[in-house]
Amino acid sequence: MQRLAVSLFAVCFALAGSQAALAGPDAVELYKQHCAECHGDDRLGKQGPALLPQNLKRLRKKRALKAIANGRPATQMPPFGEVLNDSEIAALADFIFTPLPFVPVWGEAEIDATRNIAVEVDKYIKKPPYKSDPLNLFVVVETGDHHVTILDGDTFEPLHRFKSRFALHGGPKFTPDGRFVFFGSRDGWVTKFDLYTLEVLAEVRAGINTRNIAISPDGSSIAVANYLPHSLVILNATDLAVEKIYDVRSTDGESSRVSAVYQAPKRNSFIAALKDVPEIWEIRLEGGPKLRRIKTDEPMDDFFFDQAYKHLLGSSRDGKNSVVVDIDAAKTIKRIPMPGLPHLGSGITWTHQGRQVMATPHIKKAQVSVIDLADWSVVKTIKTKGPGFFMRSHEKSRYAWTDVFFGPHKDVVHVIDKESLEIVKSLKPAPGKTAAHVEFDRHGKYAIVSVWEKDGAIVIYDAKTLEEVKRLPMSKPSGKYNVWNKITFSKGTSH
Ligand code: DHE
Repeated sequence: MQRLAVSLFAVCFALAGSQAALAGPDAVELYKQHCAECHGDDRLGKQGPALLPQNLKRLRKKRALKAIANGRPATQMPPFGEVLNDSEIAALADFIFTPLPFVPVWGEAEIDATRNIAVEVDKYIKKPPYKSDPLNLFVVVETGDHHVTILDGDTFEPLHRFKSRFALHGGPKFTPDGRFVFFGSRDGWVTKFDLYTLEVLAEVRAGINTRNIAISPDGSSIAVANYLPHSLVILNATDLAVEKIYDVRSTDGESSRVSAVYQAPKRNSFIAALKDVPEIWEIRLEGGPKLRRIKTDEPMDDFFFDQAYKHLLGSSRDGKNSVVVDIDAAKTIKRIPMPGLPHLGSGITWTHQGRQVMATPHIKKAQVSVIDLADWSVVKTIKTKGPGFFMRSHEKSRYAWTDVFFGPHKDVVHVIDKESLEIVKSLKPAPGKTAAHVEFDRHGKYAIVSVWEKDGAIVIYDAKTLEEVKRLPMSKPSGKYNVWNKITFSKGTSH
């Protein structure tokens, strides 16, 4: 079946080429030269999204021209304005808005044909053979050379390193006992890994161009959010067999990409953000998956949930406000002015002067917003050295850490005092190199920062003294995930 998929893609590319000839003389060559590496030869997506008219409805051609010329903030899309002239940019925009004559079908049969079980369930061993605390392991995703490192969280010695699928994205998801971890790649592969035996157990390709995965609260199923096809796939977590596929459409029948899917533990459901239609989907899991639609005023694609999972906070399309939705009442209850595109998915919470607050960096503004979760008021806006992507803390630490992913100070990580809400220290793990994504160990004793470069590193800091303890070379370590913090839904980590 894999061979069939490859040949389908080859047909698509050949046909895409013949279509492009209509769009302009240079478009195919320009696409091959500048776009194919990230968006795929066939335009079906790679680490960059699929570039097809049905996936670009929301962008529109005028904004596509701008995106090609200026790049896209908060993505890996660089600006081409200095390399390409206006007519070349226009030819490329026409090309990506030209329909492919044939887009491969990716339904149950195609998914199942890719399924590979490496180890049968009855061969699982009962205990890990190593001495490390299995609940204090770190899973480090290295996107530089597409590997994953499993790290002992007490000694910071690597236990194992293995080749992952291409371009893993989003946090890996752990079963409630912390034993199994699932990875999602941007090209649709879901991989199940055993943290006891340190081996890949099973894999399946659940989409062509995928966003992220979520695990159900009881660990029995995995949801996969896809851009291509427009589907939400539910897999059985034991053997990755397909349980259900939702063809994602609004009540009016309009098709939509799925931006992301999340687990809602206290609701026993998955909640999915739809990119193109004003609906949020809740898949209730009691007695088998059932869809509940929550209509919204506009599409929203990045969510933060309060700890009770009663409300979600989503970014509005204009990037100026955030919208609070009461999930049970299916109603928008508040709009909070939060300009500069807060990165709500990386929001964390803590208790500040007796109140529960959440904090989130902004992707387009040099600030962190701190929000009161009782009345959704803005408690403080903390000015930073630049826009940021990720934030982390731990119940046992007085500090919250945030990166400055974008701009001239991308090598800085700020340490914020959770009580005074002031930046108390700015660290530079590797001057001139991007510092990003912090994660604490299980006990809150250490904070680990990524030097987010191909010849990068992870740098381990003492979480109290803020002094460096150790550094290990890694290849663009995009994210690190501590088993305990993830399975206990630590307030200091995104979920
Ligand atoms: Fe991510 C998580 C969306 C670009 C690295 N990213 C997420 C999640 C979403 C999301 C919805 C939460 C899902 C989860 O964890 O299951 N990311 C998006 C985008 O829409 C955006 C801006 C554009 C895109 O290209 O898709 C985007 N993300 C990036 C990057 O460019 C990053 C820095 C590098 C990369 O690998 O592509 C990146 N995203 C990450 C990481 C997480 C993530 C490391 C997990 C964070 C965590 O700590 O849980």
